[in-house]
Amino acid sequence: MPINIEEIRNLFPVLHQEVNGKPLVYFDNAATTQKPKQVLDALVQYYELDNSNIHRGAHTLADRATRYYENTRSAIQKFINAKEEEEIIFTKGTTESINLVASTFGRKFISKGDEIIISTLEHHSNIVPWQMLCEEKGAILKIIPISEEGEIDLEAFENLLSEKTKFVSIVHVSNALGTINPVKQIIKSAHKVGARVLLDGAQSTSHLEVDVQDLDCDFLAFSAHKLYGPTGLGILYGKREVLESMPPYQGGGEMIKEVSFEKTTYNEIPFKFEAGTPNIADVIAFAKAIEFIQQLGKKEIKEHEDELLSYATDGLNSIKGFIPVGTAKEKVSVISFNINEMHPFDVGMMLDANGIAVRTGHHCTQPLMHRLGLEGTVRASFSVYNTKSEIDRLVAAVSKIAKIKNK
Ligand code: 7TS
Repeated sequence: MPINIEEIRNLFPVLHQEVNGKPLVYFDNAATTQKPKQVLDALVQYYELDNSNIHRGAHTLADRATRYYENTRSAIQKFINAKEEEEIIFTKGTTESINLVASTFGRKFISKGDEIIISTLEHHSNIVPWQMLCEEKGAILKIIPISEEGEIDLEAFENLLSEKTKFVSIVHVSNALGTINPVKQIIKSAHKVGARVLLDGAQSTSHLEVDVQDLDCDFLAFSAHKLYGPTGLGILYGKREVLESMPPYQGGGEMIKEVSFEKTTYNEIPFKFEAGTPNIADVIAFAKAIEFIQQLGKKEIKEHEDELLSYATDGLNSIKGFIPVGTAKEKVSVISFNINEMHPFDVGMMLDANGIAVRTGHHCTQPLMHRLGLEGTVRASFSVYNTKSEIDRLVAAVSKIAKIKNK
C-alpha cells in the first residue's frame, strides 16, 4: 500500500514549525532523522514508570526495564535478520561500533605487515580507527579508488586483495554522495582470501533491506538516530564465532563472570562487550522506531524516497549553474551539489533563510572531497516524511540562488 504522507507527518511534532518565517523543510536526514511521537513517548514513559538499572535488580521495575531492553535486542535481530540475539551489541553509535572492532579484533588478530582495506568513500569514523590501529601494529591501510561518478572500482579492489588482507571495512551507502556499494560481491571476494568484513551501515539501514545472513558480512555497524530513533545509541552486529574470539572492549561491571584480584573471567556475548550501565531509555525507545519502520514497510519507504530522489534530480538538473556531485547508477535519496563557484556554506545559509535545512561542507569525508577536487558540497537528503511540494521549494530556492550568481 502506498504510504499516507499526511498521517506520517502528523507523527513528527518537530516538522510542524516555522524557521525564519517559513514552514520548516527538513532535508538533513542523512545527518539524523526526526523522531516519531511513539519514540518520544517511550522515552518519557520509561523515566516516568520504569526507570531502574537492568540485569541486576531483584525488583519489579528492574525486571520490567530488563525485559523491555532485551526486547529491543530481539527486534534488532529480526530487523537485520541476524541468526541470534546474542550477536547484537549496544554501543553509542556507528563510530563506537567501528572503534570496538578496530580495537578488539585489531588487538588480537592484526600484526605487522597485515593489510586492511577501506574505500575512498568512507566517513572519517571508518578511516581513523583503522589508521590508529595500523600505526600501532605496523599494519598497512589500502584504499579502493572510485570513479568520477562516485562508484567503487571493483577491479581495483580485487587487485588489492591478497593473503596479506586481514580485514575489509566498507561503507554500504555513502553519506556524502548516496552511492550504494556492491557490498555482497565485496564480501564474497574478501572472504575468498580469508579476510573479515565490516559493513558501515549508518546510511544503508534506513533506506535498504539489510539482511546480514544474506550479505554474509562479519560485522554491521549502525546508529539508531539515523533510523528515527534516539541519539547516543549504536548497534554492532557480529557473527557469534567472531565475537567470541575477540577480547573485551572496556572493563567494568556487566562484562564479567567472576572477578578476583588474581584472575577475572568474562561474561558471554553480548554482555562481554557492554561494560557499565547502558543507555537503557534510548534502547527501549528504539524498539518503537523499528516498529514504525516495519509498520510502513521498508519497500514502501524506499519507493517513496526513490520517487522523491528522481523528482528532485529532474528539477535540480534543469537549473543553470547546478552541479551534481556523485551520480552513481545505484543511489539512495541523497543529492550532493554545488552552485557555480559559490561556497557550499553560503548556499546552505541562503536555503536556511528559506526554512530549508540541508548540510554543507565535507560531510566527514575529507579524503573523498579531496579526490573529487572539492572543498565540500551542499547535501539534501530525503526521508519518508518528505514531500514533493517540499522539493518544489528546494528547486525554487536553488534556482533563485543560482540566478544571483549567474547575473
Ligand atoms: N558512517 C557513515 C556512513 C555516516 O554517515 C556516519 C554519520 C557515521 C559513520 C558516524 O555515525 P555516528 O552516529 O557514530 O556519528 N554521518 C553523518 C552525516 O552524514 N552527517 O552527520 C553525520
